[in-house]
Amino acid sequence: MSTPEPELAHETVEEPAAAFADLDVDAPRVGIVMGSKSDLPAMEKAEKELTERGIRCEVRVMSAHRDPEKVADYARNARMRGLRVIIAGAGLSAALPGVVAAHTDLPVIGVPLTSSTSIAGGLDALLSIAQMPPGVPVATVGVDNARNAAVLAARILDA
Ligand code: RP5
Repeated sequence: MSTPEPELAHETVEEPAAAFADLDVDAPRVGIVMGSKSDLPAMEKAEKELTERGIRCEVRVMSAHRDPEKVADYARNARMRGLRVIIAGAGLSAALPGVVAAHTDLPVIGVPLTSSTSIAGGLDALLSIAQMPPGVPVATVGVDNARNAAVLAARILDA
């Protein structure tokens, strides 16, 4: 007795254009988020680097401590919106990159930032971002080195 042929999903291959009709080709590939407006001068270096490389990105301010629901929503919807990497910068008890990583399986790059009340030159933020528990990684760049986060994002996108 012969095995029956599996049914082919004709309807999905007959009209490929329809499958891509809703795809936004101008959607940003990299999300740049930060905990405070005061982080903007440091984080704009990531935006500049990505823009110079022709990589579409978006910039958002949202605090893991002050806007936890907003951060969770952003991270949960990121992949569906077309984002492929998230760069998250924060200072002090810098929870933002880790919280983003908790709500998405996209690669998250954390940028530890100095602020007016940092201790040990940003070591507080560096440890907060790098010391993630096993299974929830945040790739961490140097203190205030948002440009490196953009270079790393570009390499991830090209991989
Ligand atoms: C963090 O606290 C922010 O990422 C910023 O680096 C630092 C200070 O924030 P502001 O007091 O300037 O809003 O949450």
